[in-house]
Amino acid sequence: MISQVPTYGGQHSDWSINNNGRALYNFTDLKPGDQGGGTFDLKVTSNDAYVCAKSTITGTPENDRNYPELNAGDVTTGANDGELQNYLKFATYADLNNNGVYDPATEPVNVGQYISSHDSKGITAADLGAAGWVSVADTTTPNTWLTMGTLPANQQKDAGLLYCFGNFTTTGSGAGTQVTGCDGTDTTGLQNQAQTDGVVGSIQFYAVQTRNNPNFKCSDLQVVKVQANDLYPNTSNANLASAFSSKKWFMYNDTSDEIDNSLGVFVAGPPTPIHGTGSVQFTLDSTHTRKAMATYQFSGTSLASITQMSYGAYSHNGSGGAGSNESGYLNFNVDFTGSSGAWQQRLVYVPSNNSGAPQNTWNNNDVIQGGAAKWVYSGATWPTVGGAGTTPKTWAQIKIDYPNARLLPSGGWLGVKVGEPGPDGYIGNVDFFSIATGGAPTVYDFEN
Ligand SMILES: [Ca+2]
Ligand SMILES: [Ca+2]
Ligand SMILES: [Ca+2]
Ligand SMILES: [Ca+2]
Repeated sequence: MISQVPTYGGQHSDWSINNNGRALYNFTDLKPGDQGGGTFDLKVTSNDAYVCAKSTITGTPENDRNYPELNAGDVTTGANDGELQNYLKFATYADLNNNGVYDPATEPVNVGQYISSHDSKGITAADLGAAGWVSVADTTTPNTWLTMGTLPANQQKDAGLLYCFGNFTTTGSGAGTQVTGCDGTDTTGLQNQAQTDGVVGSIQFYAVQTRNNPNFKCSDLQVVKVQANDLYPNTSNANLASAFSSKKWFMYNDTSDEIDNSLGVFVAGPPTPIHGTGSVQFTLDSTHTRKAMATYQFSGTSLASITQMSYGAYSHNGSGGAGSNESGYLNFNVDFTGSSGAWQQRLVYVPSNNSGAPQNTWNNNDVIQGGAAKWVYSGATWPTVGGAGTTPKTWAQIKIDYPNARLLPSGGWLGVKVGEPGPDGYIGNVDFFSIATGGAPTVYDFEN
């Protein structure tokens, strides 16, 4: 896990941390030349990790268009037609002495000099938002943020960020570049277009353990966007086997065992999803009491090969009279033996068996937890070793008891399910599913 404590000073910039450790930013009413900065305090526990970061812009409010904006040629008038993202610039630095401020003589900075097609005047908020996952500590050369290949376990390292409305001023070049200030101009001369504008969004950090993953680069981090038109088509129970070899996702009625993509809707928010800006929302009713985002594409995957697995869920507090620990939960069809294709029920990860499910907020559910995550079995009794299926086993214990266990080789259904069954009227959202089998994780990001 990464804990971040942005300690931002500076002008017209509000920062906060949401419950997923995502840093939310809100730049507003900056004037050319305004500047500031601070650090994100990063720490991983248990295992050395690579660290990546991603900025997601969720709003570019115009606010007002004052005289300087009109004079500079701001012709776009919509509420979200602001221009600040083109003139607000960032530089990253390694806060080597962990004092929360940039020390130019000793601390390496990336003010865009390593990015082809960039000058050394800063990385615009728009460009950073479009860059996807960028390196904080990984095997990318040169290392331009923390300037280290991995983040060692249990050591805090501080990733610094500077911002400037306009161009940074610098001396030196390459690794010897130093930032000296913020001059409030832009090469285009059009910075006044953004005088009253805002930029709203978030910076997310993501850790990938280094074990079994020797050459990882953040640019390898796969985010597969899944939208409504990417789903496997509606399929009746009688024809379900036709979907077994598909790599697609679908909405699944777990009462009638049908693929029915009308069960939920791809929506924006609720704010702030862990990946992207949207999610899938399911609302239960009296006849549709168990709905899931599901896929067969991981059929046959051995449990031993899974090095990371997580999903995002949001539970609407009290909807349908649901309890305070209600949540979407993960389950998959299991073959305990590694050699059978017979139906043997499901393994189930339920947040309330683990650290719970805070309501009205996104929960990033790590279903491995270094082996400590607790799973139950949907059958009456755990096979071979016995014990009630409702008695949880840790992921590590499951791998000890069933060393050859895998997802069912054909029809290895895996899904995040809403409804146990019901309650009628309950609303639950699902944001993403992430899995790694030795290499970098692939994130399937559900987006409207
Ligand atoms: Ca505008
Ligand atoms: Ca420093
Ligand atoms: Ca403007
Ligand atoms: Ca999403």
